[in-house]
Amino acid sequence: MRFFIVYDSTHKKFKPTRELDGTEWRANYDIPERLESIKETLKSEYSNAFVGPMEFPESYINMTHDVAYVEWLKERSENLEDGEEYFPKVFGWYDHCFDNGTPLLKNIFRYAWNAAQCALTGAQLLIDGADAVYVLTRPPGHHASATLCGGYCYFNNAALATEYLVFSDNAYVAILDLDFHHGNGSQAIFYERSDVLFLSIHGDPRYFFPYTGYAYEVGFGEGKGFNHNVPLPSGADGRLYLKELEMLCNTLMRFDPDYVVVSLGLDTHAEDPLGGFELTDRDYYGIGRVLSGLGLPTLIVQEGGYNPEANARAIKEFFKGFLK
Ligand code: OKP
Ligand code: ZN
Repeated sequence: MRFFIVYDSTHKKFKPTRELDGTEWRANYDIPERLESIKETLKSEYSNAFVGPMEFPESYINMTHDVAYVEWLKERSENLEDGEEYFPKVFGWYDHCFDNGTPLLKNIFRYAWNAAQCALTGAQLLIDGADAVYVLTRPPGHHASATLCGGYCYFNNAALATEYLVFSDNAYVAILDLDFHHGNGSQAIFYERSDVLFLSIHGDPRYFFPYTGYAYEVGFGEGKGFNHNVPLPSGADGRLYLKELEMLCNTLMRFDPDYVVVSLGLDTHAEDPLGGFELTDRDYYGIGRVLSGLGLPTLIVQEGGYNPEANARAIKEFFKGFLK
């Protein structure tokens, strides 16, 4: 098994402190520790697999994101003071953001682009013949659409990697989004496309952020039938989750993709402060087994997961299963 882990320590300098939840301030959960704990665990078992990111032309961002959005993010990024947190205004189109929980900090453009380059590196490694690549990066990406940031996401890392595979390798790609939260950005980006299949299991949109991901969102036009949402109730456990995952994987195999891109959130863990599912460490072993059973070149992109200790245990089990 040719397996790589793409990691870069730049993310440690990105330290958002708070977010606005309605009218209440609370701690921002996208902290460096949530990734560092994963890195420490994997370093002890797979230190030879670690590689740094390659460099790509900045224009590649536009495979997925609108020029005006990128320019806006860059302008804000350059003009903020050190330590200042700017909360985009979500009324109308004044700013390019869909929630109050996604602060802009000085150099946010650099941090978001660094994460995206890690994902593009993973895609390149797959094209070069790797069997699997794990992109251990933050900020996450799956809530970001062509024109909007939101939900801690600025550039859609998984979508950029997907576009890169499609363009560079003429590939058909299945995106399997296993974060607790619906990948509304990824869904929006590929909603009218039939060359990219989007599949997602997530918390019930009636109660959980980002309040999308209903089963009736099935794609449009060319893309009709190429979008599958599986919302699960609060308290969903590993048994239910794995059953639904296996069914979704049958749909995936019928699509017959060249590559699988997994948006892996560990916020489905019972001990996660944001997610509402009840998965245990051992369930991630099962998820790893199911994904390796697909037998396809796989890019695993880190998304959410906000309990550093639970993240470390979950990822260890995941790779025990996946690399078995
Ligand atoms: C990102 B990922 C709303 C604040 C909501 C949502 C958390 C985003 C999770 N004002 N914050 O999918 O793990
Ligand atoms: Zn999440």
